[in-house]
Amino acid sequence: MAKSTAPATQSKHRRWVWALWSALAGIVSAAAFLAVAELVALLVAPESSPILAVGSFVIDIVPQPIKEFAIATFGEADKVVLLCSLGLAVTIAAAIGGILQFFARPFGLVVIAVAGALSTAAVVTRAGASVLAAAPPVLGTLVGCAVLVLLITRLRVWSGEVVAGSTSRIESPDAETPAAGQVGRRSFLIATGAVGLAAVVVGIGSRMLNATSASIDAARRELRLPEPRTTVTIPNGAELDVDGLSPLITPNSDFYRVDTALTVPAVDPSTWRLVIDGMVRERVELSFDDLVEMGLDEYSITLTCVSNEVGGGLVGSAIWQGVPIRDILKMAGTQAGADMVLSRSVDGYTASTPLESLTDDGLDAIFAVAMNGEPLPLEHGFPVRMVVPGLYGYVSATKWVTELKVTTFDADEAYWTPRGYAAQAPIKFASRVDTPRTGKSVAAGTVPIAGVAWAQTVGIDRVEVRIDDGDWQSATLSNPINSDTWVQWMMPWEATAGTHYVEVRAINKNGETQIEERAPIAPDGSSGWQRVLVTVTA
Ligand SMILES: Nc1nc2c(c(=O)[nH]1)N[C@H]1C(S)=C(S)[C@@H](COP(=O)(O)O)O[C@H]1N2
Ligand SMILES: [Mo]
Repeated sequence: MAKSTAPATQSKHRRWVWALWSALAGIVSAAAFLAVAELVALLVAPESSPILAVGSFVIDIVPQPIKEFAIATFGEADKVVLLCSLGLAVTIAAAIGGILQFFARPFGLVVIAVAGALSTAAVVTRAGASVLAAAPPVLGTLVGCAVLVLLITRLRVWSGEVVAGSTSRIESPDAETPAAGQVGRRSFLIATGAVGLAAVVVGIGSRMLNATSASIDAARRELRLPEPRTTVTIPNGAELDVDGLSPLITPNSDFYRVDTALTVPAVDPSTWRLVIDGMVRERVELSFDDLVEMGLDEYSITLTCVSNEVGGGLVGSAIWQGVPIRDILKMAGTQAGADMVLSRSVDGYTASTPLESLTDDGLDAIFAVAMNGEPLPLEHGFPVRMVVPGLYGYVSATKWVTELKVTTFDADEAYWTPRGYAAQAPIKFASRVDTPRTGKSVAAGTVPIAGVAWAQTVGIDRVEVRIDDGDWQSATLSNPINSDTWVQWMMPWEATAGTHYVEVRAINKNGETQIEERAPIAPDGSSGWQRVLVTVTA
């Protein structure tokens, strides 16, 4: 900054000090912006961190000669130089924003808004960005603006107190009232310090977590699994062709996700270990390679959440690749008296599974490493999770699994047991209407009613539909893959104008009818026949 030659040294000096404080406020606001963006990125879209997106954007738009110059000059450090320059540019812009907000309100907010718009553009134009990718920079911008207003308001109060005969608009604070400014000063410094500290802690913490999950993402992309020894054959007629009907196999991107993890655990397959201990003859410890070298087989299994309401979407089918859990329990040798396996995840989550559900030769309980032809997605338990046909997920499908403790229901309790859910929870078999949907109207004529039905380990024998409390009619079923996978069903309906109830129920291969009585999800899963109100237009 140029040395002042003006006679009013005192006044220039004060202006200079306010400029420095407002620059600091601007920098703290930018830090809050980036910290919030990193935190939101961590929760919704780990690869949409604005600072990195802007960096990649700069790399993409910089002309080739400049890139070559940068590589020639800085070599391996070119990325570091880029990020440091970007950091410096952000700091300078933030300082200017703070100064503008103090001396020329609201132009500081304009600076943040422009930075927000640019980083949002950089994030959403990245290849493969989801809609959620805009959330980090947008929320960051809002918080950055709020912090700037908060801090500059306090700074104005302070400067107002300092200026003798202060007016509410402080353009050039130039004289001091003795001992004035203590209150405003305190409140400005405390707010700036607190927000600054929080931004640094949250920002660095989130960035580090983002970086690990990005590196695990890379490890997952590079992972090459051995070909499975056996594959699932999808029989002819396994999939019905009806608009609005759930696909037979749920794509990974549409698969429901339920877990207690605030951020998706990032587990490195090269350091992952599975330990089998507790009531065993011999403690067993396996690496990821040990596990997959036992040989992978394919299994088609429908997973269901205990929190699935009648007609709900917390159910999905996938083709998993994995290793039978019983084979690994055999290596450890379970002791007499054990009746439960407490599986534990890296994040501390635990599930209690009856021992016999894991050892029974007729049940395909597996450690899964792949889902629909690719390594498990991070949010579905990468690198290894459990899948047990016939049991709700919370008592069986532990993701990011690292330990099986062979024990008893008397001695141990899983995560959800003291929280109002049953220690043992076989899936209540059920059926669901996918189309037509409640509240949607359809035109009179032939309307296909269709949906899915599941009775893992037993199989669906029949699905029945009735209209307006009429007679139950049998629906057409898709050709089942196996008894662990849901089937699709459909029934053409001659719909007449008006409103109608469509109701569905399933009958399993043991001849049992789906429970009619409504039950809430706690403690061991919902029940009841789904009833859909359909409006038919003439
Ligand atoms: N580590 C861990 N595993 C978990 C859970 C969890 O909270 N933490 N939730 C379970 C529940 S309740 C269900 S329904 C299934 C859901 O698996 P998905 O998210 O792959 O669909 O995971 C199970 N495995
Ligand atoms: Mo669940």
